[in-house]
Amino acid sequence: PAGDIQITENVLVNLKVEDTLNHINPEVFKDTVNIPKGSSLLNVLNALKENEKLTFETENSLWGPYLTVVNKVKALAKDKTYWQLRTLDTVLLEGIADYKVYHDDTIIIRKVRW
Ligand code: B12
Repeated sequence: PAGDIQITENVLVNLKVEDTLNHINPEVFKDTVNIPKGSSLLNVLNALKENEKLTFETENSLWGPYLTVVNKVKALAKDKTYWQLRTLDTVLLEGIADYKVYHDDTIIIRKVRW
């Protein structure tokens, strides 16, 4: 019947993963992802994983999934490193499951020392 067609609006998101502690080869991953509007950063990572473009691991905590490994690069508390979630000009105030991406967003996941 007429009126049953549903259109899902998609957004484009730029994702960069960089290891600032690796001076020889800091770029871990870079791509632009086409994803439904309202997706979280975790949805973006899962879409890339399903397309076999990227792998990642998380650990569950009371705040949700904590990102620990991207493309085999580990950022662990015992080494005083972590994957910092950022945009071009700010540090994200939420974790991967809570942050909602928007059109033309650039997300930088950067391994840093604290
Ligand atoms: Co932090 N972090 N953090 N964080 N962190 C807090 C939890 C909080 C509440 C601060 C705030 O903004 N008010 C927010 C979460 C808000 C939200 O999601 N609604 C926050 C955020 C946003 C982040 C980051 C997403 C920041 C970023 O990159 N832009 C990242 C996580 C990115 C990722 O997934 N890889 C981040 C990172 C960190 C570091 C600097 C690594 C340390 C943790 C390492 C360490 O000390 N071993 C960190 C701390 C210390 C805290 C803080 C100040 C204390 C946590 C703590 O030690 N609790 C809290 C604020 C607070 O609670 N007062 C913010 C005590 C222990 C006993 O409890 O549950 O075992 P726990 O704690 C663990 C988890 O909290 C985990 O690390 C702790 C130690 O293992 N953790 C997590 C820390 N931050 C985060 C964030 C997320 C999203 C998750 C899932 C887990």
